[in-house]
Amino acid sequence: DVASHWDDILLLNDQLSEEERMVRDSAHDFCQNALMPGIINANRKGQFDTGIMRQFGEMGLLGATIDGFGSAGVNYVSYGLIAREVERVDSGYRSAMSVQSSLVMHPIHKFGSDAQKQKYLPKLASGEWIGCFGLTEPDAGSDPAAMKTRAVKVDGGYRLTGSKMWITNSPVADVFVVWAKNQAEDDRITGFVLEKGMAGLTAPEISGKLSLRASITGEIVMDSVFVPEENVLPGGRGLKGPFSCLNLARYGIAWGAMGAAEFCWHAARQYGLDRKQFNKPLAQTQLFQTKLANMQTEIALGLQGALRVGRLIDSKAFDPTMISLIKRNNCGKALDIARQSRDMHGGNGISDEFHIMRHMINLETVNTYEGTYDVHGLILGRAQTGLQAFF
Ligand code: TGC
Ligand code: FAD
Repeated sequence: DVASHWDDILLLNDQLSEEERMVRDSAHDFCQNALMPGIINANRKGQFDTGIMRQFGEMGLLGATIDGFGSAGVNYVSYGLIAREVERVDSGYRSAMSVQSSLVMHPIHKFGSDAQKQKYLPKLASGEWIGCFGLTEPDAGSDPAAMKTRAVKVDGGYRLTGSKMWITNSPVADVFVVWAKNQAEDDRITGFVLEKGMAGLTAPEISGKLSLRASITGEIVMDSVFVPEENVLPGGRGLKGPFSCLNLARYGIAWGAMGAAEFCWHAARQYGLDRKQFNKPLAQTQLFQTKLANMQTEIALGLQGALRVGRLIDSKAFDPTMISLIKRNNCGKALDIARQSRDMHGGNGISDEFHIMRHMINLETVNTYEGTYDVHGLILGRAQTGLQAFF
């Protein structure tokens, strides 16, 4: 009887293995018990409690797909399920988890030396150290190839000069994975691992954010920072390096955005059942039910797309264009669903006690970062026409 599984109409649950369900359920319980109670306050104050990273670490949620170095070695479907549960609470918390896992630990694991892996991965897995990923610059967002940050070869290492903008976690980061043009290699993009306290490195916080307030965002300013040779990532040259990390983070976001959307959908349904106007529940009106049906449809399809791509990643048969499709679709749809849910909550919809407007405003960022909605449209357009329309 579909009435008993209206919230999982296509039976996604049955498509998961026992282990995947266990990962999902433990992430769900942790997020609801440890993160949900504090989110209104954190969002009001615009504060990110770094203790949350240690809690993530204790739960095995950091770099979860890495096998060894203190991480659990689960598959990418499980990683997606974790992102969905974290973002059901707040996109900012999922950001912290995504950046640490896909954009800091993954490049060190994939492109790093043995010594770099030994040094950084266990402390990043436990949440003792916080990482950030610097690709975007003030004048290079959608077009990272236009970055100005330069690495100049000097005795024993490199000197980095430049600035990165809109960097999740940078003001509280211990470890900075920074991408720069490497003068010694014909300006090929190269990854460097910087550490808090290096001379000439600062990471001022960006204030005035109206979205993702429970996440901390900053700049990375590098004024001739000396980076020793042993902190250069040996692999991952060219834009392919950072993009291969972005693929995985974008994939997680496609699941995460559905978690936020599910929260907004379930809340709208419950609100419609509880609230009466004109002597009947709002949920008994045709308009309300059509909106719920649209939410159910987009979420069920969006989750199926994410699961399909997750299975393809796990079998090493994915193409990045598939990830553009689910990142773009799921973020765009989640934002629409949050806006609808806000409307269906009437005046209460603007109160943070109901959580909907926080999700809605967060999803504005989620639709923009890691490649905007339109940029992913252009990636899909290029792949089907063979014509690039970026420039
Ligand atoms: P293009 O010529 O397309 O490619 C240059 C080289 O990169 C390779 N490549 C990829 N490799 C792996 N995966 C992908 N997805 C790849 N996309 C491209 C490509 O094969 C080529 O390699 P090679 O060997 O031939 O040199 O590059 P383009 O300069 O034309 O780029 C176009 C475009 C728009 C697709 C790209 O620049 C883009 O995706 N822009 C969006 C930028 C973006 O996503 N920034 C994200 C910053 S990080 C972030 O937002 C973190 S928020 C995290 C959080 O808080 O959760
Ligand atoms: P722009 O590239 O200037 O785009 C502005 C508008 O123009 C968009 O609508 C875009 O779709 C459109 N546009 C751009 N090019 C074209 C084109 N060719 N054709 C048509 N339309 C186009 N970056 C990191 O490196 N690390 C992080 O940890 C990180 N965290 C972030 C956290 C937050 C809260 C935010 C807001 C951003 C974060 N980013 C991070 C940066 C993010 O990836 C960029 O904001 C994003 O890639 C877009 O770049 P931009 O802001 O420069 O916008």
